[in-house]
Amino acid sequence: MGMQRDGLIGNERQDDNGAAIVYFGDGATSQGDVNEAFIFAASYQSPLVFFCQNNQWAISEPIVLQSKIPLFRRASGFGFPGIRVDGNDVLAVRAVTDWALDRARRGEGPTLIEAYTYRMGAHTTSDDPTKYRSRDETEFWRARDPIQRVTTYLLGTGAIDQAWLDALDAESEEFAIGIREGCVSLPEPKLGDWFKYVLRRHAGVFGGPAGGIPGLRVVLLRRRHRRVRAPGGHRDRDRAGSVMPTTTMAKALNAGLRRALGPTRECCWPGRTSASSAACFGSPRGCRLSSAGTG
Ligand SMILES: Cc1ncc(C[n+]2csc(CCOP(=O)(O)OP(=O)(O)O)c2C)c(N)n1
Ligand SMILES: [Mg+2]
Repeated sequence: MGMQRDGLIGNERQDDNGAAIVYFGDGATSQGDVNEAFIFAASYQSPLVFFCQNNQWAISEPIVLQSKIPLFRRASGFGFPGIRVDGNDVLAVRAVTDWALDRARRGEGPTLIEAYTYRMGAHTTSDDPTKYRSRDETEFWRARDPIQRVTTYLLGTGAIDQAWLDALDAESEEFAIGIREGCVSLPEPKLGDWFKYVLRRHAGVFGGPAGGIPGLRVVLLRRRHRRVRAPGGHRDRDRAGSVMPTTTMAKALNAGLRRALGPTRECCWPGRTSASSAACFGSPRGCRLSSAGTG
């Protein structure tokens, strides 16, 4: 919208025009935010390209369950064009992206691109895709690897040769080593900063001056900044003399949620992510028990 208001679209010279592109997954299209963004962009004819990488999986949720129609067709319901492209065809993706960006720059509004592809790996390091999809399916898509396809094409046309590819591999490896070393040598963040930037200290879960759940407090340790203390075990004591064992942040959060939500009839967490078969985060046991049939 900023570009639009600054008169940076619809000018005669395309070089004077601007556009934005936003990338997201098929799982994201199931969330409210994406749908609200579609409405907003359509209402204001924003110079925007929505690029959806439909890799057919939102953690363990298959696309056939997430959408009863191909995702690109959703765009027509919002009043702008949608187009599906073979997401494993690098040149086709480039061509379609250029076309959609040019439309946006000309002031013709948003476009949804659905790049149809496949998620070869796990969603996260704690996800295990062998639990929910077949090896045959993965092998089918492995044979359609986009990098292998474009490499074969460029070798075939003589645009590149093996020596060029070897030099590129060496350069990429060096780049990756630099990134890894840079990440590993980053200073350890202070645990307290999590609360500053990500989590709000909430009396209802963590306790605190305003009250909250009696006996449940998370106390930040000064020494290692990795662990937090929660009551009910055998080790340290808090100022009032209560027992305060050491636990991990994830366990403390789950304990807090379990206490706050509990296995009550009113409490359920719909959605696969919180079901007992959750591929990623798991969920507080009490909530899982009470959400039977909703996962
Ligand atoms: C109907 C429905 N509602 C909510 C969700 C929850 N959800 C939203 S995003 C997401 C995981 C991320 O998926 P995606 O955006 O496809 O990222 P990818 O790892 O595949 O790149 C999940 C599990 C869902 N999968 N389906
Ligand atoms: Mg996905």
